[in-house]
Amino acid sequence: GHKASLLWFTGISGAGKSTIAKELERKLWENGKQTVLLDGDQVRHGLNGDLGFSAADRTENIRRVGEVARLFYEHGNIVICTFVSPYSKDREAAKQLFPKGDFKEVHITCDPKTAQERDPKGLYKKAQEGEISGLTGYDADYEVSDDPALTIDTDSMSVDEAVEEILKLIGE
Ligand code: GGZ
Repeated sequence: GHKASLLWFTGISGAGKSTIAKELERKLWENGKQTVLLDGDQVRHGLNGDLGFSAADRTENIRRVGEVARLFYEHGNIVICTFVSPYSKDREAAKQLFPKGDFKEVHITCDPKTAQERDPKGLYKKAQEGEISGLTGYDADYEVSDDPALTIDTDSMSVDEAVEEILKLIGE
């Protein structure tokens, strides 16, 4: 088929967005689906290399990525976006770029303590040692949505289970 989808993974660093996205992408490839993955860490090294983590820069980051996602979506891809995207108004603005119901917000969450223990990038350690400030999930806010399409709690759900739930959500 040629059915486009837009999955927007949001949540604090270390919740599991990238891990789930990579496994989801692998499963979709197995089934012959065309996917595009846009990841915060990657996009910030290139396209959005001029942006930092102030509120205004995060808003601009999400605005640009939303527009890029729409381009890929319009070409029939299954687009997976993995961004902390802590502000609900920014996620809402991205959602408005897509036909009603097509933008599926997936909140990937866990206990902040779990994220701090995982600390895949060593960011929480840096925050604790005062080397960085404004880390979402540590000393910067994350605004939870009222009505995400799906909430995945990675304290209680495995990567495979999460992928199954998301595949169901997009009808694959
Ligand atoms: C949040 C930060 C920060 C701060 C660096 N706050 O887990 P990661 O490392 O690989 O993913 C995070 C990434 C966040 O980029 P996003 O573009 O997703 O953020 S946003 O949507 O808020 O614009 C994290 C790393 O960059 N990182 N400093 N202070 N994440």
